[in-house]
Amino acid sequence: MEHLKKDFDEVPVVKLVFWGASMAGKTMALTIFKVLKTLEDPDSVYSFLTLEDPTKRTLFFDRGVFGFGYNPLTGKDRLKAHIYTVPGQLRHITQREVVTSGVQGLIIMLDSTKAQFKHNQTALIELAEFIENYGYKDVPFVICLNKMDLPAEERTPVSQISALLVETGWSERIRDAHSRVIEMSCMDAKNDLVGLLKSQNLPKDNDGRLKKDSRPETVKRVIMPIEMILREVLTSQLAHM
Ligand SMILES: Nc1nc2c(ncn2[C@@H]2O[C@H](COP(=O)(O)OP(=O)(O)OP(=O)(O)O)[C@@H](O)[C@H]2O)c(=O)[nH]1
Ligand SMILES: [Mg+2]
Repeated sequence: MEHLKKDFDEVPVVKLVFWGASMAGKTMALTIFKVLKTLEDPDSVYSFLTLEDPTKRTLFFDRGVFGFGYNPLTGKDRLKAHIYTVPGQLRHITQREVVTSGVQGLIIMLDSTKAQFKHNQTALIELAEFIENYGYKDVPFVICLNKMDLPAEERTPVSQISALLVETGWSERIRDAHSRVIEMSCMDAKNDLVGLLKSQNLPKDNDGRLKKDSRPETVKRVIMPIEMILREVLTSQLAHM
């Protein structure tokens, strides 16, 4: 993996991309992360942009820029993450290509809705082709299965998702791919976050920031892939130093 680029403040920057079919929940997951960061540490959210069409589907990309490990001695973060989502609709393939350029960590968002099975398949195949064509073979990835709040009869069984990962080459590429599937529900996370905000005794520290230990389990689940992939990118950087 190439060395991390630095921004104008000389802070190392990591580029992460949420990949997946339209409606899988990429914009929602990134928005939940942004809301949580804003509540816990507003200074760590540098920018957040979503570009949607009138049907609320991403048009070009979403992008959030977040700081991690602020050091008061230097007045700088130790790291910044630029986190993008691709537009999942089939017709936006060129935008996906542009947005994915230079990616250093991938969060693959699968939709457990039965009717979306084919779209998950298409998204996995297209990403495998991108990786092949653009030399992203060493880019670490995590796989998420969203919308686990839906009733079981409306969802594709996880075993079938695992089979799809094998069929599309994702579990061959990295042996443990399907054991890495993170099941989640952005909807539950959003509802729990809204519930938390409405509660009378919002657990805040002296600076009025939401305490990290009050993160609802559902929210932890949605942000886990971002934390995992950042850790992986940094570990692989250290290994190459
Ligand atoms: N039931 C349920 N619905 C969800 C969940 N996550 C997202 N949705 C819904 O799915 C729809 C699409 O979510 P988005 O986050 O906009 O999807 P996207 O992957 O960004 O889609 P594109 O921008 O078109 O690529 C929205 O109506 C969400 O409310 C979930 O966990 N459960
Ligand atoms: Mg979107």
